Amino acid sequence: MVRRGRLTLLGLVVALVAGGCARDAPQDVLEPAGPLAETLDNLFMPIFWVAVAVFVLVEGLIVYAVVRYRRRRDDNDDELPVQFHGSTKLEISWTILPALVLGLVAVFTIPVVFTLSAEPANALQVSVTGQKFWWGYQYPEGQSEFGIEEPIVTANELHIPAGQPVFLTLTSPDVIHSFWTPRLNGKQDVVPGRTHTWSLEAYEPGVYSGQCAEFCGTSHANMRLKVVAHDQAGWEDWVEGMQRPPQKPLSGLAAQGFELFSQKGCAGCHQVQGSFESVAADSPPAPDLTHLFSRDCFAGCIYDLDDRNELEAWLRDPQRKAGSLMVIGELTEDEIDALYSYLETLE
Ligand code: HEC
Ligand SMILES: [Cu+2]
Repeated sequence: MVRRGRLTLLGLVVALVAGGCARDAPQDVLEPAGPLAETLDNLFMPIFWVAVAVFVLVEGLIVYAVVRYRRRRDDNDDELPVQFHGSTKLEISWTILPALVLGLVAVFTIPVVFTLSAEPANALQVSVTGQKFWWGYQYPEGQSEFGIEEPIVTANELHIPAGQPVFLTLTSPDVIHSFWTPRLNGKQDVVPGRTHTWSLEAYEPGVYSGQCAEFCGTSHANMRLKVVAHDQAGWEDWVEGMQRPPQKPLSGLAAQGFELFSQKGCAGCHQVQGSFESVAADSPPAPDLTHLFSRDCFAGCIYDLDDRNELEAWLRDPQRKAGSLMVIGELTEDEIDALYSYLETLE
């Protein structure tokens, strides 16, 4: 029995340690990809080594004491060891020493707290809304330095220009979330009734994955996100595409899908600019679908939009994502085909 207990423990420890060894992990805080994440890393590393030093010292002394003063065969069991307590020197030093170490850590930490919460100059402004269970983004109009004349609304995938600061304003209508893109910056809570702000910046173009980091309900674990950082040309393309409203399909399967979109109640929850502008008063917040196919992922970035089967499976049963607030009646396969053809035109 004891044997098996030890083996299980060993297995657990190995699994934990090995689990930390992944190479090219997409959400590795130890691989900062932007100046803010790097600031954090520069703070974390020295504090980590101080913690290691304290750990080795304290554990070392404990191990030493255990070995040095262990019970020996010729010990007299009735005899109490010499009792002493209240060494003033020791008491004072083990109170002051940790206070000094923590004080030193604070000296380095406090300026970083201010650096991270400051609003950078000339930043791209984006409003982020934490929803059950997906992320909504709104880029306010009139940011002509970034080519944004009209407001842009999108979901799950946050597009930014690489090498430029981005300033987020975060809110939530109902429950607490936390916005976290580990390679770009730390976590920021998204709290109903409050407006929090947070910055992001990526050195290089690329895709940086993240997730909601505060338990927010049934599908909290399915509330992921992507930050897509573009080079200058890619950014201009993206902005231009997002400001061009999609064409209404006039014929074929896509036109049938367009009709179904209102008949089947999709338009009661989802907006498509230029076609379906106002949602039902009692609708839960739902992603804007105007430029659905400008994204690679959907439903909290847990499904791949390039895979037609995923979107069809979603329309067959949006409850495949546990707790999803998309509640619809059953659709026939023909309706799903037509709806897919319409959705595909929303680039
Ligand atoms: C009751 C409101 C409601 C109705 C009706 C509804 N949806 Fe949704 N839909 C949602 C919500 C909420 C989400 C986000 C779910 C999540 O990610 O947890 C969603 C997500 C989606 C997505 C993924 C969007 C993204 O970027 O993540 C698509 C596509 C979609 N719905 C299409 C449809 C279609 C087509 C219909 C009509 C057959 C429809 N929806 C009907 C509420 C609704
Ligand atoms: Cu969440």
